[in-house]
Amino acid sequence: MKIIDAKVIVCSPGRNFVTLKIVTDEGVYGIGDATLNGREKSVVSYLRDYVVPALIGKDPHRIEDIWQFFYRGAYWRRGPVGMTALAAVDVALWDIKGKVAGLPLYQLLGGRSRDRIMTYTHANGQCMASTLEAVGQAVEAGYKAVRVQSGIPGMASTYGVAKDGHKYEPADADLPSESVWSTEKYLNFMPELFDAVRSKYGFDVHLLHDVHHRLTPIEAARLGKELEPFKLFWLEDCVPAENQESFRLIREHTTTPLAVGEVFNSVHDCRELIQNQYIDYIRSTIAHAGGITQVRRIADFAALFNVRTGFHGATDLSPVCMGAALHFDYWVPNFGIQEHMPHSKEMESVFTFDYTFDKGFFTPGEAPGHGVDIDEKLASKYPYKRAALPVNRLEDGTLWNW
Ligand code: CS2
Ligand code: MG
Repeated sequence: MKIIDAKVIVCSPGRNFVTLKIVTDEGVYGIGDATLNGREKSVVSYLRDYVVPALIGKDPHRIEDIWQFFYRGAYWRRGPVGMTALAAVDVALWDIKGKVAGLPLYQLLGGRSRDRIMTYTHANGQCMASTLEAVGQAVEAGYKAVRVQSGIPGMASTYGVAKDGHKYEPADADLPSESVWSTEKYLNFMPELFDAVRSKYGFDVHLLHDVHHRLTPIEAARLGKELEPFKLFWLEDCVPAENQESFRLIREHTTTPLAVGEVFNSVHDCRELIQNQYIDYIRSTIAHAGGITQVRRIADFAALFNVRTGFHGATDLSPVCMGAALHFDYWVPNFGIQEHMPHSKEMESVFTFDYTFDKGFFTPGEAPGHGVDIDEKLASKYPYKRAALPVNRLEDGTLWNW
């Protein structure tokens, strides 16, 4: 079997997505998600100009050799653009292998380790009252786990909170919009917020929160400690994670579980965090961490240190990534939880998939491969429109972490 073509499909059904479609001489094709929010065109060029020409003629069954070819062969290893491109190739090849074998992807990985896949969704509001209402709606919808993000008194806007009446979409402008952040106002408000959520909804629902890289280690230690009475499922991205050692300080001060990794693209980004057990969940997902071939290595390494998976699953990861992730979640022994921000009907019209949701849990389908496809004709009706992620400043104007 040979690869005879590879198409990079760019579309924007409500938001930008990049999809790689690898076609073989036997008519079987596979697809992978190549979306990197705010940097889509960089991945498009990386694929079209450097990867696709070298793919043509290769045997699609040699997934590992092709992975090594584009990892070691890149010379300039790692990085979000290259590893997102490699991830798309990898997932498309696993999709082909499943189709040729006539098996759903989870069977190729080793069969299912669980009956269903627990997921969490987002609840957010511009004030405490509307946030509490949003949590109630998520619980009503059957979710057993809810991520809680709220507007902060005294701040015009903050991460994770949708503009009036819109679904939350961070890439909201052609060029980066600017937001203002106050750590003090945030830290003073968080305990009050989670006390209100627990008082209203009790302790049967798992609560998660995403700090989105905005604290220093000692501030994160304070937050984790002050939230302990509310028994969070996890506190996510509490500090930027380039300095993995900084998590030791946080770990020494709090038992609130920690999750990191959605911006990682290599096992080397999280090796110290995992082997020192500084974290409890690793979030690096298939679309940005080099595909199934590398994420499987990260998950197996994490299992040695009691770290579980908690894949990133925002709307800027397409249904293709979601489909592949659910097959991985079905198999991986040290599964933790799967994020799910529902895609809009417009987005779902372009991608067909066979995974199903029922009362807070997902189940992947039984179609060979990952079970997701793209309607190229319909995708072409939604042209790309540049959309940048925001930047964030402190109240004195200092450029901070968004
Ligand atoms: C967030 C993401 O879902 C999350 O945990 O961190 O929504 C993130 O802000 C976006 O994926 C950035 O594109
Ligand atoms: Mg996050």
